[in-house]
Amino acid sequence: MKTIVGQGYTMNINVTVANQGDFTETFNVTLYVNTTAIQTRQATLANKASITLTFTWDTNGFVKGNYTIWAYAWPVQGEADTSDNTFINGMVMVTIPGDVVEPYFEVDIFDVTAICICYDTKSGETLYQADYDLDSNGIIDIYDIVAACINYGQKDP
Ligand SMILES: [Ca+2]
Ligand SMILES: [Ca+2]
Repeated sequence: MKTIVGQGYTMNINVTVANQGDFTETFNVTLYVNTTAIQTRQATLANKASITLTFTWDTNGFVKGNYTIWAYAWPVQGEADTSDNTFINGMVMVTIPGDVVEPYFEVDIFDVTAICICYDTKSGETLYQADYDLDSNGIIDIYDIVAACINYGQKDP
């Protein structure tokens, strides 16, 4: 999962849920960013099965800063143990598009260089860094570099 996302970009967040019960169940899973509910998805799972749900977070309208990404599986009727229904996915920072390395909230030569070093790498390759793939299309290409360069010199506040 990305740990940095440019403000205004969308990112995908995968959440794996399991049905630990003895019966097939249909239940809802809601993805939260801090206290904001982003999206609710429904899953139907056979007993002891698991599935990965992909949620999309559009960061438009979210101020720059750190966010806790977490998911909540709504309890099904008769569910005895709800202590594991909340999963923390991790922290994600919303910042200026192109700001991928320290110092943060600033796009400088270190950011642009970091992205350029990973130029033409694809998701799954060793050098590929999801955080440097600004538009999250699975490849670090000229569009990511251009998007970072457009914000070159920007600093917040
Ligand atoms: Ca930076
Ligand atoms: Ca890209």
